[in-house]
Amino acid sequence: MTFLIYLIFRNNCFLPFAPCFFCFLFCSLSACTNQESALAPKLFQSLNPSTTKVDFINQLNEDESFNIIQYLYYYNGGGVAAGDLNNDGLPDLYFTANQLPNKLYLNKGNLQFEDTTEKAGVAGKGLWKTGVAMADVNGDGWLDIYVCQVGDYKSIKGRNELFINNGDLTFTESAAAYGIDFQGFSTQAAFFDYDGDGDLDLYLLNHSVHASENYSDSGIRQRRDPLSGDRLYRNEGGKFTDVSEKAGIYGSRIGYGLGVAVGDLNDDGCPDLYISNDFHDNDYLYYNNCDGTFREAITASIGHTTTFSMGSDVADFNNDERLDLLTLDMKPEDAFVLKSSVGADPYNIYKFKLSFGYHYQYPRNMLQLNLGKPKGYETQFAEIGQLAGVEQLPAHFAPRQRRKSVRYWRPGDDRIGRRPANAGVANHTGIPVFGRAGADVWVGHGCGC
Ligand SMILES: [Ca+2]
Ligand SMILES: [Ca+2]
Ligand SMILES: [Ca+2]
Ligand SMILES: [Ca+2]
Repeated sequence: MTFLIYLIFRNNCFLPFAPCFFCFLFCSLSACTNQESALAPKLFQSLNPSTTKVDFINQLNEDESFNIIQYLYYYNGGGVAAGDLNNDGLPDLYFTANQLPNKLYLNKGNLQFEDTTEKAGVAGKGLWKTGVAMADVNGDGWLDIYVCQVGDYKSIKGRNELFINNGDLTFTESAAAYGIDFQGFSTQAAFFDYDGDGDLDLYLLNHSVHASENYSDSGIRQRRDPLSGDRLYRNEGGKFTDVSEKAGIYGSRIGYGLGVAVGDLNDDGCPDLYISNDFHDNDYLYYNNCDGTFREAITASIGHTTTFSMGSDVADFNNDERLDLLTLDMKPEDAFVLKSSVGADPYNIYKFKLSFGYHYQYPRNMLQLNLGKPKGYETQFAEIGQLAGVEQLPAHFAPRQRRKSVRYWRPGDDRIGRRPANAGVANHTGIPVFGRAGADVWVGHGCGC
């Protein structure tokens, strides 16, 4: 083929026919490409809900009292968690619906599921449910379910719920008994053993809503808020105690938390946290001091971050045994959408935010490559999202850098102290990670808004 093209250029008499020839060439190559893609093995096949019996829909019913104008995260979606609730080796599915009852689908094998929500008693209460996490909260070998909610905002009332697994496919709602029936703007929960005492503690990720007092210098990050602001709860013999302040966790209303990821980012054996915050406040990078406290060090470790940070994930995507970070933002691929959407701040606003103490932030996906920890410094990250070709995609919320063979956390797993214990956790924003080596990058698409 190359020789034929050479002949055309060498002999001018072929030039009049060149357009037709190139048209033919293009069509032939396109046909080849199409044939090749048609022959390529498909990795996934969409199954009909009538076959799987998984027919969950997060149906929203806007009205004048509650809608996107009243609540800016109205279209963020619900959550989904996958975990083996009856210890039969098959992962079961639990979906949260913002307004409707949640759904539990028991895995019967061969991709057949049964809706056991009513029997199990996990439909839940509350008027606006968000993320969900599965973890063995009481350490009895049976996965429990923790559902986040928005509570006490306008017409919305509700509290976070903890469904303790009775071991017979029924559950008992026990959030108040465990001290984690939080009422506020919860987004997602990450259960992990931050103090290394063998039980699971809880990082509760909360978001916020706009209010005039949110627009201020970064000093208001120090001011705690009863409804917004994240919480760290220490598990003390089955009762969870809010240790946020003592542990150095911010809890202000400028924390628009949309993603939480857990992993040992500085390789000292203690799990650290990356918190994705929407809007003007920085993302938070909490290094675990291994003494029950954390130090927030985003500016010491990372040169710039996403602005409207949504989902985040921690995994070693390049196999160098250092955990890397992926955070998502809203830069669209499509030029029309890009030019007709809200994007980067105008330069004067950008400078204004810097002068108010906020970090360098840009609205595109970011892949932070872990460069290791130089002596006397925090772990350093190099942001390579553009080089890696992952800086822009259609609308997306939750990333996962995923191992080719996923190792699910299971009850009784001895890695519980080092790894996030959420056995298959997902919501519209944050997905904690399972593996730490050899990850591929996977990005989940969101609502497309
Ligand atoms: Ca349990
Ligand atoms: Ca613990
Ligand atoms: Ca660490
Ligand atoms: Ca790495």
